[in-house]
Amino acid sequence: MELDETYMLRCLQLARRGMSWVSPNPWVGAVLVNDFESGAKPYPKHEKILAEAWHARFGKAHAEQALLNSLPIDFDYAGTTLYVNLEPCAHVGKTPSCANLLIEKGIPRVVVGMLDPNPLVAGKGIDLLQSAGIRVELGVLEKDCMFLNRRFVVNQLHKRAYTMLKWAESADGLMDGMNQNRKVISGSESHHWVHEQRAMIDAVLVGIDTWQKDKPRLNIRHGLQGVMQANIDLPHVNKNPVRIVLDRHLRGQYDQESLARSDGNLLIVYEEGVAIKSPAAASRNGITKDVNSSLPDGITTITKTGKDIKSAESQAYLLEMPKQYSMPMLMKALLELGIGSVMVEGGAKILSMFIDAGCVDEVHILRSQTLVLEKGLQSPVWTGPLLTQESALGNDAHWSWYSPTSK
Ligand code: AOF
Ligand code: ZN
Repeated sequence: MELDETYMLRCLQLARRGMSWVSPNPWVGAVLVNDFESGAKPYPKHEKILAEAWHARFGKAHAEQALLNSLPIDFDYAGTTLYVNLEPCAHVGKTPSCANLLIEKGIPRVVVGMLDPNPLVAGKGIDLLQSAGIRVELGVLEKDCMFLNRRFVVNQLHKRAYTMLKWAESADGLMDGMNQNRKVISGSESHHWVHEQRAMIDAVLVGIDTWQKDKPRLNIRHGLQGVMQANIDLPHVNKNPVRIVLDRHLRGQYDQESLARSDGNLLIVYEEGVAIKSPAAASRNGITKDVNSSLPDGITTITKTGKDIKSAESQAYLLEMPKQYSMPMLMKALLELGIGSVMVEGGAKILSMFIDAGCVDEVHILRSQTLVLEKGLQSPVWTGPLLTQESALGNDAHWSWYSPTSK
């Protein structure tokens, strides 16, 4: 492997530490290296990497800025190369423009993994660097960089939340047995895998039948070993995803017990025209608060988008969608609420709605090799392109598909 690729791989490792904390911003890591080949500086050989950083929180320092901040103000950047998996930004947003910061510091060479699909940047960052005389290498490990930031790419290109479908099925293709008790289909390795995914995703979505029948917790409980090791310096690794329930007619039970199953915010999606009982409206910051007797106290009805509900404090929200809304419409509305990625966990009807609407960016099927249910609920029929078999998760086969935008 070439040196440039080795350092780009390191950027990708660092970038993942952003976990669900940076979404819907991208995962970005940066590494500053002493460039021996340029012969510009006699650094001791074992000090090849001079600094490392990553984008750690939405709205906070970008990776490049965090890296520059970690070095003394008078640091001499002659003979250095900066590696970053995403094109340095050209815009002044919540943070200053990274391209300009790199130019100010006099960094002679910058190696970039991929262009930033954000229309505010989209090549302008590279232009800025090159116009300032910086040597720019673009496209190192580009495929890997695109794959890592597949959610961000979909958010930027399609202006909707990234949609991942996941379900477990028995060896005979059933999702649930006939009896009323919830049957555990997949093994512990699969559970660990699912919970690691939940640590990386903004929201987990289920239909009202699953919410009522399975009483799912939809939180992160297992499998954080690997994630913790990679993110040793992140204290709050187990932020629970937002729980989304599709409840067209608002017939679900949202009592204290169900709310307390996870401390992740709850978003209940219903259709316009459904009466909300005993509303007591109070306007605050463009948000109307309604109290409904069948809903938890203090539930917030979102009448305006543009609010980041991931990091908001309130526990439960109601989102009104138009009648007969489509899944892509819902995913657009969710991105406007700051939810950049969603894992759809069931049931079969809801999963099929996403498949039928072609609103799928990634699919994972965990199929038991041993459990045969014989009678029960058929799992969804995947009508998309061929699935690929990944390494087995214990006794479960793991089949997946990623949309071409993500590959
Ligand atoms: C970089 N390095 O580490 C990140 C970048 O609202 P802001 O100011 O945080 O800007 C967000 C946009 O900046 C985001 O949509 C993407 O285009 C870029 N993110 N760029 O150079 C980083 N996180
Ligand atoms: Zn930036």
